[in-house]
Amino acid sequence: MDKRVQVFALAGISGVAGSYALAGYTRQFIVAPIDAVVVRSTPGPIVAWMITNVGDAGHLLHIALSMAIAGVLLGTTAVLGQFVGAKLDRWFLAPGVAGVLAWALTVAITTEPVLSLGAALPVALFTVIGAGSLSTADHDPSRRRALGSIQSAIGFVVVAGGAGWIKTNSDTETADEEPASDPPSPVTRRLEEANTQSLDLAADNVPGLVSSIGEFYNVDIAEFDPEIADDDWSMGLTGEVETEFSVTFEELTDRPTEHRYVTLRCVGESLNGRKLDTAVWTGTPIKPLLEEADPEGDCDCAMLRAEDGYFVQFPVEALEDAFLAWEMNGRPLPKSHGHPVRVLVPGHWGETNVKWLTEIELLDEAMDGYWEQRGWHGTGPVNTVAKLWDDTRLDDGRIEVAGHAYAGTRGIERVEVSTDGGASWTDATLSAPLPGEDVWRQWSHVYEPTGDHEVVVRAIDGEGDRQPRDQSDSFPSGATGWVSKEISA
Ligand SMILES: Nc1nc2c(c(=O)[nH]1)N[C@H]1C(S)=C(S)[C@@H](COP(=O)(O)O)O[C@H]1N2
Ligand SMILES: [Mo]
Repeated sequence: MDKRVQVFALAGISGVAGSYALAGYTRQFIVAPIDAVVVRSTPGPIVAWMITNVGDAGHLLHIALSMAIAGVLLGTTAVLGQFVGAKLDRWFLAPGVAGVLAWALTVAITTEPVLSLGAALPVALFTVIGAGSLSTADHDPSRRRALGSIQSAIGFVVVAGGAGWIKTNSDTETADEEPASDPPSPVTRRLEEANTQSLDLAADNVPGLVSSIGEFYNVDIAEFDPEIADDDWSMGLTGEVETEFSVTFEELTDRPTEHRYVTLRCVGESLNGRKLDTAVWTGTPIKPLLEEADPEGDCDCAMLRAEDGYFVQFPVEALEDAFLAWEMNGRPLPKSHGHPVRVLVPGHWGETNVKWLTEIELLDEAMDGYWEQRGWHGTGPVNTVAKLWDDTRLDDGRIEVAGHAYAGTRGIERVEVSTDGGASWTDATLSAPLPGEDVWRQWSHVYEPTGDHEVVVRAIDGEGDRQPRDQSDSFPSGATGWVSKEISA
């Protein structure tokens, strides 16, 4: 292999690995800011296509691309170092220049002077090792030296990968999976209530009425979650208001506190998808804060902004019943769900429920939010849906079909099931409604199968409206249609 190519490749790869070793899979990893730019600059139609066709694996694609970009940038610093070293005929200039350039580049990208050494040192090292100049034995065939450099690079990547993995997993995120140790009692009561009211299902594929923190879905524009300490957080109420002001975490959590069941559903999920979950959220209503600020804008619309660069705009009246939450199922809000404070807007699509909230700005004129700029219409009320998440054959030969149904603030009144492809319908068993204006219900139906058949399910909302039959994709306004499944005898 050409020496320059080898230096470029080995330094690039080990530089990325070294950054990961010190920073872990966080916003301080050199790939994180690059990924943010990649995601932000991907055109809306491509994003919509990826969401509807590739799904969650799409993340792997942009992460791989961002890693490649980071590797190319770091590899280039090594080649430049080597060039300077050769030009001035001073071997030590090669790793020196490469290391300094790689360090400066990484600091420019991550703003982390110390952690950037994680990228700079291996780049410097492999500028030398990659060129094979560490070996003084001139009779050593260069092929062997090349193999030696590749082996040491692989060794380095494995060790750095292990270090980064430990760093990533020793951080706060693992706390997400742990059960609430000692949640305050109103939350315990809510969790117990949800537990008792969940249907007793044979299915193990259908969550109870409250999703655990670990199973609650996640949708983020950024691959790397913001990390905000409670004490560093504050939220401003700004723009077209009589009095602008801001609240700190302490001030917010001192306000009157409620524990609400709220269900979230993402507009981008497929019809029978699983981006639909419910938790018990602890927080305080937004309305009194709004009244203190006294909105006076012309369009009666609010722009909500977040630490990760996310922003969404919708009519301020949707905030009237909205809620600022700092706990989820009795635990401090996990990083991935918006720590320390997120918004919950009853009955509206998931995208209005801003995580890592930093600002509520009242506008004079309506504007598009992040997803609306990319062609989605996801700021309004959710569509009605009944999910068919499981079919289980019982010991006695009968079949149990089950799932959840959700219609936002309209509520679910009834779920109808057909086991003959829609020719005839029966009412499913429904879990008793939980208190709250924006909560799903569980449904199930057990029947005697006769040969191959098609199960279809549809919900009727609290206003008596049946879920529309017409099928449409999630893009741009949420999937519609009835969920159905062929089941063989
Ligand atoms: N700051 C911020 N808030 C956000 C998002 C985001 O990417 N950044 N995603 C939105 C979308 S599209 C959805 S569906 C919900 C998902 O919330 P969850 O990850 O807690 O389930 O958060 C919304 N709030
Ligand atoms: Mo979403």
